[in-house]
Amino acid sequence: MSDRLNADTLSDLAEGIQRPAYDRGAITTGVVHLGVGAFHRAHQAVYTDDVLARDPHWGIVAASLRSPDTYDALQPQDGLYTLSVRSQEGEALRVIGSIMRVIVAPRETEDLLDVMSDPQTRIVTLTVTEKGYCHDPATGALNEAHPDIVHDLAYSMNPKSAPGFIVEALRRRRMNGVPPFTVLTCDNLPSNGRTVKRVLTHLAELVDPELGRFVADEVSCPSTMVDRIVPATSDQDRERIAEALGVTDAWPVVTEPFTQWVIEDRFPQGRPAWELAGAEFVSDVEPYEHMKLRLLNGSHSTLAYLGYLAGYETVADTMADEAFVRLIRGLMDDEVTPTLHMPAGADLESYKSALIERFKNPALKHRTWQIAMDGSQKLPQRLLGTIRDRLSVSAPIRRLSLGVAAWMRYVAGTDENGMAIDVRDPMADRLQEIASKAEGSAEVLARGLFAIREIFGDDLPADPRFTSEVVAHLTRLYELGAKRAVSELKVG
Ligand code: CS2
Repeated sequence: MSDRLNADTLSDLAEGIQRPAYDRGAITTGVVHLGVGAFHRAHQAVYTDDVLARDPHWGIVAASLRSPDTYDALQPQDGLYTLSVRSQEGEALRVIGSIMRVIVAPRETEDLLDVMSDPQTRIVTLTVTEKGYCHDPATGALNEAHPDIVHDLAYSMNPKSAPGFIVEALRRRRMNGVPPFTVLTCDNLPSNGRTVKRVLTHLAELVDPELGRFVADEVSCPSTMVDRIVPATSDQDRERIAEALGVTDAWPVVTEPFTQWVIEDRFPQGRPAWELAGAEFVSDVEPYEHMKLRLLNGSHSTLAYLGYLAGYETVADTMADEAFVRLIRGLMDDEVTPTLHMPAGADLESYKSALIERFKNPALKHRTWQIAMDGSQKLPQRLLGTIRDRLSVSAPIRRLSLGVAAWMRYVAGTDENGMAIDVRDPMADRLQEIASKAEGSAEVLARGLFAIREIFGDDLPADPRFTSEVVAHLTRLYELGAKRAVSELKVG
């Protein structure tokens, strides 16, 4: 099979494959997206694809902040790619056309700043993962010592980081009398709009105090809750999808049927009618965000560390073990739900039951190793905030603290068979150093890791209700292994 998916071959695709329902030639750019990973392509780009037929002004220019991989895959395809929605019932394929151009930021820095500064661009969206905000995960403040921030302060007109690009583009817009774009973060950060606003304002202040004031007063950063499980694409996915399309697609994205997007409606420069594609606009996202980060992502990270240690490759494999299902259901019902404050009408019971089914979806090969990445950036909003809320009312944290202990056991870097774990984390070196000093002692390992205040803050390490639970779990994880620690877990 040699033909490639692109504008010319679009009409040759096998029947039953949905294609863009609009004239791509008539689309203009309204959105610049930073971080063109699989998640963006299976989520925001799809909502936008749904509305372009009605309103052609919201085409996306998408930038990779680091590697040229996505550009290399999508450029020969005129930005087109396949969305595969998989469940036990089968697979639905759809070609998405909303990405008009891909830019590789490190080599086309000026081009990217040009589109971001263009008056036509009214929204800048981001999926740069937790670590892309260059902030301190425990406090949400800009990390001025972050190497990319140090770089961007020295060369602010030639930035590297997402905050650096946004601040420089806002500076240019202000200088040219162009109103600022709205900044829409789509990452799993707590109060993500407020967090990105704090980071941007601080960085802008360091560049120029007046620019700082401008960002503080004029730039809208609505918070959002985004949800769709999008595992990394595998070679089997590529082969299966090419077979079905009749042409090759170098980088399709594979996801689940479920999708959710809750957005605060604060877009001074206008926005696409994403509600027509199912997005929900609300005045306060926080309750939804807590629900999602604590129930979905908190469970996910717990499953990832324990599942990996237990020898399970994917989340679905882990959830085929009943003891893990019991753990997650108990975690959600007994320890997370009491910390949530949902608006009237929200149906948490169905949400949680759906989550269990989503985690079990055997058609998605979501590797525990993939979710285990960047734990230092994820733990605070996924588990530690919930733990703080529980401790403040003296409520048990038995399962939540097991998730934290499993993270510790995992980042120590050796699995239960003595094999090295490929720990990916911006703090990997520091974690490794702490682990090697611990020489296998659960107590010393835990104390060393608790001392990372960017993760645990000052309060948790000082609270024996937290530290003693974690140390007890960690000891059991070393003694019994993850499978038995889960199946023999005593609660209440
Ligand atoms: C996952 C998320 O990789 C991870 O850390 O927990 O990417 C998760 O799949 C999404 O947030 C689901 O919306």
